[in-house]
Amino acid sequence: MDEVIISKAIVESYIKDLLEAMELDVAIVGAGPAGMTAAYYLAKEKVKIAIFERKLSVGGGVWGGGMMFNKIVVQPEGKEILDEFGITATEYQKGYYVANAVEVASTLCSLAVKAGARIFNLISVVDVVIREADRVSGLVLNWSPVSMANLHIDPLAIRSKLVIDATGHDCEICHLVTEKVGGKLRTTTGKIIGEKSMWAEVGERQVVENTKEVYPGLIATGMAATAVFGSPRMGPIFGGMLLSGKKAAKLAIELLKKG
Ligand code: 48H
Repeated sequence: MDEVIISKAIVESYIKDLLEAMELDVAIVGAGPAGMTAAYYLAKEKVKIAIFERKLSVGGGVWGGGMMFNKIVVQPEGKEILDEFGITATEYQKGYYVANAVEVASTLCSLAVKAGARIFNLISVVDVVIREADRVSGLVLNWSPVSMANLHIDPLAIRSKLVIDATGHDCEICHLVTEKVGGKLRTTTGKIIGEKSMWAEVGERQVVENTKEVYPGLIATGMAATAVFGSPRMGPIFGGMLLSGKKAAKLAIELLKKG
C-alpha cells in the first residue's frame, strides 16, 4: 500500500463530492434528527441534496437522549417512522415507545447516506446568499476549525434552489436572514419569536405544524421551526423531529415542482 495513493484517493474523492455539492436542489444545514430525516426522504426521491454539519459527528442532540440517559421516547406517529427505518422501539406504556438513542442516530445517518445524501461534517454555514426577490439561494461555508481557531480566512459559497434550516435550538440560518439580510420571516412578528418552556404535547404538535417555508427559499424544520415560530420545547421526545424532517422533505419537493 502506498501512502501517497491513499492520500490522493481521499483528496480527489472529497473534492469530487464537494464540487458536485456546489449546485444543489436542497442544501440542509445541520445533521440532527430533523435534518437527517429530511435528507433521507429527499435523497430517496433522487433530489440533489447535501447536508452541512458543523461538528465532527452527526446526530445532533440525539446521542444524549434525555439528560445523558441515552434513550429517546416517541409517540405512535413517530414510531411509524422508526418502524419504516427498521429501528427497534418498545412500548413503555400505551402511546409511549422507547428507542436506543445510539441506534436512532447511527441508523438515520446510514439510511440518509445510503439513499444518496452527501454529508459534509466539520463545515459550518456562516452566511447565506441572497438573490433577486429577496430569496435565499445559497450558503456560505467555512471549515469549522477556522472559526474555532479564530483564523481570518474567507469562506466559499454554494448555490441551492432551497435551503433547510435544521440547526436546532439556535435556528442559525433564520437568524442570519433576519439579522444580516434584514429579512421579514413569515411569523406573526416577522422575526424569530423564540422557543417557549417545556410542554411535550403542544411542542410535538406544533413543531410539525411550524415546519414551513419561513422565508422565500428557506424552510425551517425541527427545533429551528419551534424556535422561529415560538412554540414550547418538548424535551426528549423525538417523534416530532422525525415527523418535521419528513414534512420538510415533502414541502421541499412541492416547492421544487412549482419552480
Ligand atoms: C452547520 C450547524 C450550524 C451551522 C448548527 O440540535 P439538533 O439535534 O437539531 P434537530 O432540530 O434535528 O433536533 C433537536 C433535538 O436534538 C433537540 O434538541 C430536542 C428535541 N430538544 C427538545 C428540548 O426540549 O430541548 O441538530 C442540529 C445540528 C447540530 O448537529 C449542529 O452542530 C448543527 O445542526 N449546526 N451545522 N452550520 N451554522 N448550526
